[in-house]
Amino acid sequence: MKILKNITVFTLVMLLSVSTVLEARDKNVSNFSSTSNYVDSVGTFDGNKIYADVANNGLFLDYHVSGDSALEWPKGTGAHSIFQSALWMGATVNGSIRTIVGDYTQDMGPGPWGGDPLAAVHRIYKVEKSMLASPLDFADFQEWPVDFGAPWVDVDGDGTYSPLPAGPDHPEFVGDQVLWFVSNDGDPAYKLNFGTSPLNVEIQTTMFGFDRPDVFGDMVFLKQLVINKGSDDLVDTYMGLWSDPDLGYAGDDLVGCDVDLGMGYVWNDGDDSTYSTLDIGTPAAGYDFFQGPMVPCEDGDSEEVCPAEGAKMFGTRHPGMKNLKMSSFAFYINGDATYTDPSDENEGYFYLQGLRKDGSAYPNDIAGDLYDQKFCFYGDPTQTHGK
Ligand SMILES: [Ca+2]
Ligand SMILES: [Ca+2]
Ligand SMILES: [Ca+2]
Repeated sequence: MKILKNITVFTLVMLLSVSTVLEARDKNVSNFSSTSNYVDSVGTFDGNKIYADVANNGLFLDYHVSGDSALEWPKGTGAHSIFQSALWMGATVNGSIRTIVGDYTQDMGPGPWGGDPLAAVHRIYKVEKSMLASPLDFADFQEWPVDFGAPWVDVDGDGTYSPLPAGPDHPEFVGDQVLWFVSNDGDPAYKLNFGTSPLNVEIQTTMFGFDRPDVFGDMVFLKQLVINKGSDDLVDTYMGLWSDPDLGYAGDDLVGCDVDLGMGYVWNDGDDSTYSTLDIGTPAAGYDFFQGPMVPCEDGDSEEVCPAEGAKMFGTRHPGMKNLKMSSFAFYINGDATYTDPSDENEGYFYLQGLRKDGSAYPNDIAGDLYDQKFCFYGDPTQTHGK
């Protein structure tokens, strides 16, 4: 039995939803009309060749902002690669399953747990290294929310944020551009998807990237701190990174995963009608876990899995702990008779475990005969699956 008592998480899953453009746009219309006021602050990551619409309720790639795909790449071309993406989380609490399912609707609200979701102080903050030249010109630099958990550098070590130029302190520039916001699922009014009781977690999100001409310029990094702010233990906790990728034209997209790399990805079945008009080579998009959730090491773990110096988490080593890699890769297709969207927390919790929504394993022709059928489409994408 796995129990989440405070900050750590246990199983990391990648889920990919494959939808068509039309189905996504149907959802677009219905979501806007029914829940148009649930996003209280939006922002944009545009610090390199990626342009991404972000919402402070935890939908870190959110189509509601523009009404179209959330992530444009390369920035300025009009070609998009990801429609929508957010964190999923599920656990058993006092014998009942509770979930946060962020897809086209969200199960979280803005701000810290117990805070005012509508307060302007809980907006999305955005800073850039270039602001160091004139820090007084930028409210987000001056008002950087260190008291809520935003990463910063306390240059004079006095525990108080005294920003430049009046003081010596500044936000921590983990990238050339850094966004920070906090969300939580403590208010039942914001659990708009499956409507389970709250897990009572707070999630602090740092989104950052590097403005470089090499491949780093094509990446956006996401760091999420999950804190159990409630009084209940979260038992058998699973976390998933859910994505609806639309790589240009959505109707020809294929997905797969690389178990060794711990990566899920999307590419096109032949030339894509959107990307083929651009001179950028063959497009693809992927999600990789560079620093997975931290869990206790187990007997029999190799040195590679559980290094002597321990897991690395937020800049600190934790001996006896390890970072998880991707532990399953599930998928579903909007509108498919068998592999379709989860309709309640039970189905969502199964997907989080790398199972089909009814709790059964994915069949061999999808998940092969390795890895307990927990990784769909792990084969070489240029060959027939599994070979
Ligand atoms: Ca899709
Ligand atoms: Ca200080
Ligand atoms: Ca495509």
